[in-house]
Amino acid sequence: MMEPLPEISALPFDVDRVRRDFAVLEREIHGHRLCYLDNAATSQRPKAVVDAIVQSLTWSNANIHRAIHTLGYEATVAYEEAHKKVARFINAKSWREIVFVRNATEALNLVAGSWGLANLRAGDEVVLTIMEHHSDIVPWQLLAARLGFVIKFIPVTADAVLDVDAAARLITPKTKLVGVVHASNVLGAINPVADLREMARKAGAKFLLDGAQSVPHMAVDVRALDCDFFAASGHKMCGPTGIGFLYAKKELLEAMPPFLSGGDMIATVTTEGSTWNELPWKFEAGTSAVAEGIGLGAAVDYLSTLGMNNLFSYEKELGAYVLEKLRALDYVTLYGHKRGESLAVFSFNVTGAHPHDGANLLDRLGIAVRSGHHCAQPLMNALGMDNTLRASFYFYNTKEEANRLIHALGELRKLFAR
Ligand code: C6P
Repeated sequence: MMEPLPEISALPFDVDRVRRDFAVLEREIHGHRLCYLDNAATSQRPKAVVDAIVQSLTWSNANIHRAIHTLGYEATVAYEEAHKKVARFINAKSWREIVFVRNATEALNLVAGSWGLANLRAGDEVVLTIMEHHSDIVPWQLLAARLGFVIKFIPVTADAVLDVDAAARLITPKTKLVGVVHASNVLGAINPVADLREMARKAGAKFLLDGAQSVPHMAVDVRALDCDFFAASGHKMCGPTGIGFLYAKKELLEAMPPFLSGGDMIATVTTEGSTWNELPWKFEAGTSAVAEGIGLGAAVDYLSTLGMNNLFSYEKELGAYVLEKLRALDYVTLYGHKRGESLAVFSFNVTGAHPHDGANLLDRLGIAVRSGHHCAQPLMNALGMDNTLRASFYFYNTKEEANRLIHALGELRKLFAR
């Protein structure tokens, strides 16, 4: 079974010790030590997570909820335990409020395709923010085209934070759902979710948080947040790809119709009709991503052992360091980070250099960053740009790596100023 990590959360955060859990950080890329700054796209996985997956695939591989045999029992118990770990990690009232899905995208599609389809109609309004990732826009657009409801967007202010005054005007008794990205994958901004939740509550609307970027970096308490839905991906929080979760309040999940259907999500099937399995299995149709789910459980154990508050403080200090260095470069245009709290996620452009050329040059120097629109085109349009470079830090990154990034941007500027 899974080997617990030694308890280190009581100790000061030791980045050198933590980095040893990630073998890939020793890799050389084009003759340079890897400097991985693409964590908002996907994080690296520590050895404990890889070991848990290998253990599951090697020694306890079986389908779940179907077999009486020992392997089936072990896989079932471990997979259910992973739900319990995630529930504890985000302080859900019950593990039955945790539905495992493929990723945050699927979690958001589940909310639209099940709750949205059952509850929205022409004349209703869904209010989203202009900062949403495409995965919290497109499912609502597809549904709106079928049902005829209206989607409204909360804009950003001139300094690229959510316009809370505009939100107060946009959220009305017609609003049936308010969907907010907890932390922006482009700007790093941590949004004022308590204010928006209060507006949603007053309007009688459901409140959905896209936590894909927040839950890897900060302590999340869904009961304190009092959100109705919370979506996340395992691969951004040290877990494997192919697994994510949707948290939803039990009474909502109980009332919602199934999203995907087939094996495992049913209680009974006759030629006349079917009845549904208990939560969360009602929403987990077909053979589950068992090893991936167990890997997500191991990721949550790993992060919990480090301590989310330790990790957040470390990243905050690192982020402040990076911000100061980036602001000192007059050839860098940085988006966001003007007010409010932010994650160590920085989108910027270097004068004269296309972001894709920039990302290419940085890769030659061993530095992995993302370039492009970051699947947030409405936000990019609102900020008047098409593409940016994005450096996104995680708890295993260091100030020395930040210095390498800053130096590389200087090289980039020299190359493209010619
Ligand atoms: N953002 C990025 O590079 P999936 O792809 O389903 O695991 O996650 C979707 C998603 C949803 N919400 C937010 C806020 C996100 O940042 C993401 C994924 C990655 O920014 C890939 S586009």
